[in-house]
Amino acid sequence: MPAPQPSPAAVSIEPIVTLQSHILQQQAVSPEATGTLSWILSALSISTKVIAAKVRGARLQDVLGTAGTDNVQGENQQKLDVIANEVLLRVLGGRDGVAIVASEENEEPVILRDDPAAERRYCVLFDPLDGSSNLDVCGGVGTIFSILRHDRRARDAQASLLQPGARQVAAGYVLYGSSTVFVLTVGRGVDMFVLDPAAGAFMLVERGLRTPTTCRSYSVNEGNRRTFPEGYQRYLDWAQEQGYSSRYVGSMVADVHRILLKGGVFMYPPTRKAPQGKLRLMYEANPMAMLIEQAGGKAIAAPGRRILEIQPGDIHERTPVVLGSAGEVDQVAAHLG
Ligand code: AHM
Ligand code: MG
Repeated sequence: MPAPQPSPAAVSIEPIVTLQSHILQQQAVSPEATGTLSWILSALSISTKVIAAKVRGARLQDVLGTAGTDNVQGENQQKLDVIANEVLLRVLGGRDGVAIVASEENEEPVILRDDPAAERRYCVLFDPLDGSSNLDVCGGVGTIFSILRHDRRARDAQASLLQPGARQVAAGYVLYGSSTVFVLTVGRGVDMFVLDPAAGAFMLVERGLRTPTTCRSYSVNEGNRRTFPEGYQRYLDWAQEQGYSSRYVGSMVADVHRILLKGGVFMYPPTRKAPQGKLRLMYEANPMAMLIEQAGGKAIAAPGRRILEIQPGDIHERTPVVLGSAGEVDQVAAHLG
């Protein structure tokens, strides 16, 4: 009788993980998950792939269009932020799990489903194309989103949406830059995916991103400096004495993405023109604050005031923003205090 052969050693293969399979894996480890959130995240993945393709063709549309605003098909040309908004509304609108959507582009929230049988539905808030003025100069732009549970006991759509950012169940952004990057948190750290245009899929490139605790760099529109509250001016004097670098794209998604990966602090302080700051709490500041905190950083509106704890009074309200590396946010807060 021949001697038994040893079984071959198991081979370890580094798997390729797409956003889709990552979402399904996350769903499988959450006992309470019903798959509804996964469907919504997959709608965001599809929408942002469509938007990425539109962004890539941005100036071509103008070149190919006839005089005026018509394109080659004789259709009226729309601004890309309007197109991005429509794509998100239409794709999310097709998902049964979405109760309400709210966008920077729409004054009022859109109620998609409100039947009493609807349980475990969600509200999705987004800025469809943040920093869109950068499109003219081929700069990075992005989509920012925030997902909240729909509160069916709320008296109306506004009331269901007006929850502090700490209640977000997921948040993220897509940066349409030199590559298209999808950064996501579902409250268990931050994961990053890059669009492989050949495969048509977002591929996982980094799991559990951590922002460095310090980095001698600040990101703010210094043109407004003279109208910042004094504390910010004191901070900037101090940072410059320390030899800090200044980096400001003027597109929040691009600036926050750099800070997530390399560290530093991003600020949009109150100014004379915008006494509450320029950025919107619910679909710009809150999702970015959740991502940054999940990556080990901090996000405040003022010393001792976490962005995620602000009780919103209006879906389009604004807030001052200071976020990034924990040590750098502490430095800003020390000068503001
Ligand atoms: P938008 O939503 O109208 O695009 O404005 C938001 C953008 C952010 O991306 C960016 O951080 C900020 O406005 C830049 O503003 P400023 O030009 O005042 O520095
Ligand atoms: Mg915006």
